[in-house]
Amino acid sequence: MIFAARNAEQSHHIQLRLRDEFEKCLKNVFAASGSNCTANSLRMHWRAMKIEMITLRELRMRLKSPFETSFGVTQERRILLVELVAGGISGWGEVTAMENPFFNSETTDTAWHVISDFLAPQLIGRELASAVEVPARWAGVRGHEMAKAGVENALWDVEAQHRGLPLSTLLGGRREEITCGVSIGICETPQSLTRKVEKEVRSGYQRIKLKIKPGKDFAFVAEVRKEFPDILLSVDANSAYDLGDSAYLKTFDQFNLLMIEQPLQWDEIHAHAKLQRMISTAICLDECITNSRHANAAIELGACRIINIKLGRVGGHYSAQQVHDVCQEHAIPVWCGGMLESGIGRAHNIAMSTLPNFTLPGDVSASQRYWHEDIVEPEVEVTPNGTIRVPRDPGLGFTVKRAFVDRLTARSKNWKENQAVSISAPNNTVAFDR
Ligand code: OSB
Ligand code: MG
Repeated sequence: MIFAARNAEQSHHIQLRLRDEFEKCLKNVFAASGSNCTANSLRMHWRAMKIEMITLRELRMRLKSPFETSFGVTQERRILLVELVAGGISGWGEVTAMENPFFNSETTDTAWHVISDFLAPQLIGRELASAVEVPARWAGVRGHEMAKAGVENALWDVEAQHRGLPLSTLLGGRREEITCGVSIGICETPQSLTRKVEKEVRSGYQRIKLKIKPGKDFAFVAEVRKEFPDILLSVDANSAYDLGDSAYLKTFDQFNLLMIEQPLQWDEIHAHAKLQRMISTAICLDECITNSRHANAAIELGACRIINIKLGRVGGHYSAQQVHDVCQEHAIPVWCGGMLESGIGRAHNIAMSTLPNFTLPGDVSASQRYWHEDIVEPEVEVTPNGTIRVPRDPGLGFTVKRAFVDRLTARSKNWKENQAVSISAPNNTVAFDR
């Protein structure tokens, strides 16, 4: 096996993998010698994680207020959580699919189906040396990145605890705090939007992103820019325009935006390359990039100057690291996007944002912006300087409030080694938390 480190962070990761390979070799030597001390020796040296249990649950959580994007309004979230137990250690992941297939093609229900019928059965009872090995287990499953990420990321949490490391360190991150921005949903009027911007700027957020759509764009951005001439400001269209709007989109150049995020169709890299040649504002791709091959294609075509990495959209931490590395090699800065996550998704986002090429403020903001009460403690908090301190405890570094999670659970499904799947639906009524 050949490993090549492109940077210090990868070299750290490779060290961990080499240790695993060494332990595998030891295991084989013991097995071949038929030695009596095998079991004990293996317990000391062999650190594989056996996947003993997987629990999938759907939570109903109501956002404090509706969040509007060009593709629709969201208030009631149906969030899937994955708890995975390996080697007696429990880890958590969140599926970031929306309730409808309007952001990308996944939904809460497609993720439930794919995890239930394909992903969980492939993992249960298996021994893995590292979460790095998970994607290969599912090589035959096309797409469904958000479903995959929810499960894979839970194993990253387990692995970090297994090794006694904060998840950020296991991923190769070194930042002690990450910088935060906010995403502000589409508002009724430019004035009401400006008031929201003012509140977030006062809270210390380092970058403000405005959601836009045709008819709720130019005048809104103009008003905010007039009131706040110096802030880092960007816009996100969530695929609301097409190449025919190029001349119009060019008029946004006057606002000195940090970027315009995903202006064109969700799966259209080539058209973004044409648009990028026509406008001076940097294009940032979100929806278009679901793996490092897409990132590479987009960069080589000149379709963007910035990339937003979302753990769910790219299929989990392993793929996110690859996208990160491709961008870093090409000097394309990245930042961490958000999907209105609960505290578990947020905690994973914080860990990922510590990687070195996350040089722009992300959409990782305080729990309190979205939830009356989050499902982790402590809740995610933002300092007056617009930063989040990275936890130092092993794993995610946040505690899941189990009783609260149970209360929000609308249905669940459980896989145990050598046992039939068990399914439960605590009630038929849709219980939102507030
Ligand atoms: O495109 O970044 C996006 C929310 C839902 C779907 C897509 C997007 C968003 C956001 C919110 O912008 C980011 C957040 O979680 O704060
Ligand atoms: Mg976006």
